[in-house]
Amino acid sequence: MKRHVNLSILNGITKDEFTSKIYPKREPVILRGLDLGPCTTRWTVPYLTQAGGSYEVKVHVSSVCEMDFINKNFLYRSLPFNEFVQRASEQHHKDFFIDATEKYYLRALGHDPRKDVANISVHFPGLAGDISIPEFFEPSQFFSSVFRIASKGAQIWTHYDVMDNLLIQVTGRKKVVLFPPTDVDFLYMSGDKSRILNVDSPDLEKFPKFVHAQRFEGTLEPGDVLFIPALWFHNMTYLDFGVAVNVFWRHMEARLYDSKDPYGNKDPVPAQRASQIVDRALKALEEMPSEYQDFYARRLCDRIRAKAFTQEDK
Ligand code: AKG
Repeated sequence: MKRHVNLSILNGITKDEFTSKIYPKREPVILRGLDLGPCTTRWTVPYLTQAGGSYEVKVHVSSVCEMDFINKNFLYRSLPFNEFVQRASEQHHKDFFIDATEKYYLRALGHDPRKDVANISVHFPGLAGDISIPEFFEPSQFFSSVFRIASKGAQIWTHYDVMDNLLIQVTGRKKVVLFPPTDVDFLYMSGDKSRILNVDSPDLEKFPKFVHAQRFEGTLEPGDVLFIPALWFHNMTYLDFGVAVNVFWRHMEARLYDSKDPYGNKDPVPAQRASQIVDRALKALEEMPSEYQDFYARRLCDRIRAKAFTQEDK
């Protein structure tokens, strides 16, 4: 098992310090003591249910804490925002879909989830004015602002996104575990999600290479902001009922991002193109007997490794 790294906690960082010292390292850090506006004191459950209104939200509902996106161990259900907040803040429910202790998770979406991007100013105008988003990137780079609200205990599957991200933890504590992009070989990926849900006690018979992954870990307190650089894997556990807003922004040229990606997690256009080329290469290799296939596949891997791996293995 590699050494665990405790995430650094940096106090009262200015925009200049973030952009010149922190951001270029492209490692996650916890930023504490930023001015986030009145949301940190105002966003109680009664206030959210009243000011957030009854905008219909689609939420994940699960009978277990560990939500599994690959095997879909949850239901999608729609609820008015105010009712969702009420239910997610309670441990026992009078009204429920599965059982009285079910867990809820909201990852806010746009009006049309296939096309529209989540934006709290558009979808939650009664709440958007309460939060000041740290101005750590240019306004033109802004992509989305996403409500993340869940029941105490909910654990969100390990995944990566393709955009840089500030996760603003407004209320409730959250355990955050991250892995660097260079550890992708140890995370047993299915698309942009890892098959390893339980990052604390994984099944090492099934996932033996996981021991080589380097874990970065921390606890977000209310008012903390976690910088999650693009491609860093993250797994979150809600230690309390929690309300967060995360902001994605584009740090590469706009043309490199998939224009039909409301979630900010579709692979960049050149990566998609490269993946299609690999599909064709694999088809071509299949035309040969297996020992030739194996030999030329290894030679291709070697070329890719020599030419395109730019990061040192840690
Ligand atoms: C993200 O900000 O990309 C997350 O996945 C956060 C998940 C959460 O905190 O609920």
